[in-house]
Amino acid sequence: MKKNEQNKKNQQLNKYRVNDRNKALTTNQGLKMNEDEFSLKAGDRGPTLLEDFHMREKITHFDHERIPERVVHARGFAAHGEFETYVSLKPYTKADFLSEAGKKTPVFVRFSTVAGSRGSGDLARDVRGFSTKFYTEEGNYDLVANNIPVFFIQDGIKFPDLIHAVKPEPHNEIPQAQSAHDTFWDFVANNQETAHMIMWHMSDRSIPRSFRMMEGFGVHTFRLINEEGQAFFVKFHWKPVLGVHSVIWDEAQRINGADPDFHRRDLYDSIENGQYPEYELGLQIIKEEDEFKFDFDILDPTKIWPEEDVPVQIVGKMTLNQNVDNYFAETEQVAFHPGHVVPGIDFTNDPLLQARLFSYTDTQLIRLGGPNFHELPINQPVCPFHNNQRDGYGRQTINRGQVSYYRNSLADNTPNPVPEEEGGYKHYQEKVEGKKVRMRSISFEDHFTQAALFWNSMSDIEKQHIIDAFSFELGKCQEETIREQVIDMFSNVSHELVTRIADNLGLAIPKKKEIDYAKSSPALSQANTKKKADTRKVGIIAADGFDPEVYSLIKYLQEADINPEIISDHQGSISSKDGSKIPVHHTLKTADSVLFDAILIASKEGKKPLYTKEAPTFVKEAFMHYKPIGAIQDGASVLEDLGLTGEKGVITNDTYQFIEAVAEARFWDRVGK
Ligand code: HDE
Repeated sequence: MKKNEQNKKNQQLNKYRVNDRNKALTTNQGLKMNEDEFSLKAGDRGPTLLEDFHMREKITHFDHERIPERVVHARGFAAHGEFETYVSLKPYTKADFLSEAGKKTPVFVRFSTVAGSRGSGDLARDVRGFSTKFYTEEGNYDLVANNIPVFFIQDGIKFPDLIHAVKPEPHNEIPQAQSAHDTFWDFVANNQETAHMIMWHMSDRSIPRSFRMMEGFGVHTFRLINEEGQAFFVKFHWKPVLGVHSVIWDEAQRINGADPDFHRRDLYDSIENGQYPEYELGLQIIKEEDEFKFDFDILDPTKIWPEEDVPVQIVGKMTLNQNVDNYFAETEQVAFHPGHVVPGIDFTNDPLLQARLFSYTDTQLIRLGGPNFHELPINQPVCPFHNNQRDGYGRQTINRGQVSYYRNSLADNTPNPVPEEEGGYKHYQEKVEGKKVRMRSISFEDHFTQAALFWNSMSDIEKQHIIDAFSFELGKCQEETIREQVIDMFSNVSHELVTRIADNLGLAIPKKKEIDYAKSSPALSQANTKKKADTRKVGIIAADGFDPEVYSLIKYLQEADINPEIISDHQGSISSKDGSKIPVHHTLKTADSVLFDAILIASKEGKKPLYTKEAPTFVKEAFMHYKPIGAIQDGASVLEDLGLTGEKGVITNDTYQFIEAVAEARFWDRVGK
């Protein structure tokens, strides 16, 4: 879709988009004011007068600018886009937006971290939220997903405990946006259903390279229902077209200092550049009669359905093609809710999902200040909505007429419920029977098989990262007993894993437990993801007097959809040997090697010697982070001086090979160098 093409939601939002430029300054009552800098005083050195309605209005509004941030997922970033189906999903669901190939639906997507406050850094080791609001003709459908397919707990009643444990500790509000502290790991060790999720949380998945390079998972098992009333169990997946990629932990920590907005900037810039993020929608479907055919309970949100056993069918693509105009009005005020469904999509009895169905509306009431949040422009459906709900804070609709109740005769008994055949939502008639009990189903009791499945599926380097992450996080805990409990817990997953962590922590090696989980699932490893050079960012270090070959280099990179940026020793522009000029994006002091996917040295020296200590540091760090490094012309001698020539992923004077290296992204065989 071309930029600025107007989908239906966009047109609806246009009504609310305001440009204040070149307008007269007025009060909120529309009164033009002759002065906005000085309050009304009794004498130029006298006290301010209460009658200064302008100052009072301005300050009162300012005093009330903040709303409570989300209890979880406070730090987020969002964009508009469109979802298009590849195929008709009529055999599975009567949802209209999935009913025919080529059907387009406007969407709004908000990505987030979970633990940090609104102002925290983007690169926290954390789960990422991936919420999508589909503005369908049958009402809004929200797929409120995460980038990890399982969850920490099995029952929603434990959610406040989990979040209390991971958030900053209450006595001193430390640490911000981190799980590397005692209360989190104390919770883990004492709630062993967390085991599978913790394996993902300690893996590269929790430090993504970009929102554009992560998967999304609906986590719970939902239901699809077709026109015939036949139901299917379903899990939802988003698959990024660029593949799944991560940074490494050392980079993550450094990026948080160099650019704490790294992920939001990346999303914003890609959309502005027209490099629209794309994700394919995938469905895993299990027939109702197969509910009990698996060695786990399909209602348990700590379990995946291995893709090799239940294949993911790709059914459509989402493209994010427009940034928000106003962060607060759109990204902050958007209200997602897993209970926002359309006919053809329904719930299951997953006890985590059931609690979510309560929580999301409840949280909007406090966060958005009352029951009318559906009237905020970003939350309004694109289809008409009518009922007898009235009044409340901030009500905007002016409902006409005397009738606000059902059944009535004064308004011909309208607004009226709609029969199922005509599009009315009817809950799936699942048969339910049982005693009222507070307990966990015995089928939810195995916490370690899939944690081991995950471990078995990792490449060597991914395993090393998991060990490093455990060692870092537990190393930050103050209480040794917590470390010991965690080691004991994960000895149910892998002896190798705990032995290597215990070694790093200086703890006794735990006794080997008999573990008999040999299965692995290749789909879980990022080593098997797509590798593409597209949209990667290359920092070209160049200086005055650079060789004009840089121009053709830039052209080749751009043709490969790579984004080159010039880094030099001064701002402004630099001149080539033949006198032409090229703008500089960053200096060696304002940029940092960790902000680029690859580094290329285009010239050794300019008018001033370029190779002060920053430039070699750039190259060395890129090397230590296993990234591609290139050089052209006399830049090659810099790599030689650093002793890097001939190393894997270090490429001199070969643009084609360099582009291939950018697609490869990491050269793990440098480990230990
Ligand atoms: Fe959430 N979650 N959650 N969650 N969640 C919220 O709702 C909650 C869970 C997820 O971009 C809150 O509007 C409970 C799983 C995302 O605006 C709150 C439980 C998954 C977002 C809430 C869960 C999620 C939220 C806070 C356990 C992955 C960000 C603000 C039963 C499938 C939405 C808000 C956005 C936000 C409650 C578990 C994903 C407090 C009680 C599992 C992506 O209502």
